[in-house]
Formats: sequence, structure tokens, C-alpha cells
Amino acid sequence: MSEAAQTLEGWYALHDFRSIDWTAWRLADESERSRALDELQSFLQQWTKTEENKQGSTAVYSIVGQKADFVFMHLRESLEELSAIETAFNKTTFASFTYPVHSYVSIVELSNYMAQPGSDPLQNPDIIARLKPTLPKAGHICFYPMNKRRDGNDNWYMLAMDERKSLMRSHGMIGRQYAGKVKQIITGSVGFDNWEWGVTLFADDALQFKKLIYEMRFDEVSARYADFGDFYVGNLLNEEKFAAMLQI
Ligand code: 76R
Repeated sequence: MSEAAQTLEGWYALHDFRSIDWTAWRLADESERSRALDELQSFLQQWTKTEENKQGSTAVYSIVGQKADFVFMHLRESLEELSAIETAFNKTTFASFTYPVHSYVSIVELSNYMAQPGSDPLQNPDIIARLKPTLPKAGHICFYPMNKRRDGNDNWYMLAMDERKSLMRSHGMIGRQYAGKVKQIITGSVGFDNWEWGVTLFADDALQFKKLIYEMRFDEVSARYADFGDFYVGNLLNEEKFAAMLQI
């Protein structure tokens, strides 16, 4: 058996994709719409507070195209907290004007492929910050799930640790060229959701998603061993932008 990579886990993640029932929203009377908007704003404020207290982080983006209208990406200490947020939101008036279209459950993950031997990663503040990150408020988000292939000669899980390490080094080198342009958060979802990882990217220039992902396609880790699910791309929302989006 090949040696499993060691992983470090941080906050649990929920990507909660919703669409808006625009007909119901348009037909609702002014006072109901304004109550719904107040509730939404108070949730956004509460999540900002949680983030300021370093008890989690939430990113809110509108989604371009018909797969969803917006996404809440929540990072929290436990699955119970994620569930509580989901349930509390579902009880709001605003939620009754939305319907769930997709969700993804995972946990922030770092693997030891590039780890410094002999050092204790959990004593390293940079590692802790990466396991419990404050999500960037970049202009754009890109989310997609992925698997490492297990198919005949292209079986990632049958490769020796050293070989995977050297492949991951090359993967990391490409990634590093995008430092400062694209911020990536890898979340592991084996046992939690339908794919093995969620990839969430943040950038101020959305074109950098295409450049990075395309370049990685030529790297062996992706070219030979990666399979991908649906891609979601979107634009930053804050209280003001959400209100403007919902303005009738
Ligand atoms: O932790 C590190 O920074 C070391 C290098 C590194 C690891 C171990 C790294 C760097 N990644 C790692 C692990 Mn990654 N990553 C992806 C995708 O679209 C595709 O082709 C693949 C989706 C992108 C875009 C991306 C970006 N990475 C992983 C893993 C877990 C693998 C495992 O355990 O088997 C997956 C699934 C994955 C996928 N990666 C980077 C990036 C970027 C931008 C970097 C550079 C980060 C930096 O140095 O700041």
C-alpha cells in the first residue's frame, strides 16, 4: 500500500448556493421585502462579527450564470455551527424568497507534501492562519470540486509518496507564480461530500482564474490525475451590493 499523505485540518466549510425566486420577490409587498432585507442585513452583520472575533469567516458572492444567484461560503469550528447557520437562515423571511440549488461540505486542509521535515506545523502561526483563514474580500470567487483520478495506469493513490511529492512540488511552483493575484483555499471532502476536494479561488481580476487553471491543466498533477465537477464564478457582495441586487 502507498503511504497516505498526512493532512492538517482547520475550519469546516459550507458552500451554500441559493437562487432567488424573482417572481415571488417582485410580487411581495414593499413591507415584506423590506423586512426580508433587514433580516438578511442582520445575518451579514452577525457573520462579520464572528469573523472579527476570529470564530470563523464568511464570504458572500453573487454567481454569474444560471447555476445559482448567490453563495454563502461559511468557515466555522464545527459541523454543528454550520448546520445552525443554515437552519437559522432557512427560518428567515428572506430565505422563503430563495431556494437551495447546490451545497458543498468540506474542511480546510493542508497536506504534508511540501512540509519542512522536523518542524511541528501546529507551532507555526502561518500554518494556523492558513487552517483558520479569514476569507479574502476579493472582487471575485471561483469554486469547483475535484478528484484525483483512480483509473488504470493513472491512479494517484497507487503512486509512491516520493513521486506524489515531486508532482506536487511542480503543482505548487505553478501556483506560486500567481501569488498576490489568486488566493486558493483547498478544502478536503472525502467522507463529507461527493468529490475529494473543493477548490475555492479568490481574485480581484477574474481573468487570473482562467490563466491559472489553464496553466495547471498542462501540469501532470492536473493533466493526468485530476477530474473536475461544475465551476461557479461570481462577484463580491456586501450589504450595499446585496441591497442593490435586490432592489425592485
Ligand atoms: O501548501 C502549499 O502551499 C504547498 C503547495 C501546494 C499543495 C500541497 C499547493 C499549491 N496546492 C497543494 C495541494 Mn494546490 N491547487 C489545486 C487547484 O485546477 C486545477 O488544476 C487544480 C485545482 C488549484 C487551482 C490550486 C492552486 N492543490 C492541492 C491539493 C491537495 C492534493 C492532495 O493532497 O493530493 C489539491 C486538490 C489542489 C488543487 N495550489 C498551490 C494552487 C496554488 C495557487 C498554489 C500556490 C500557493 C502558494 O504557494 O501560495
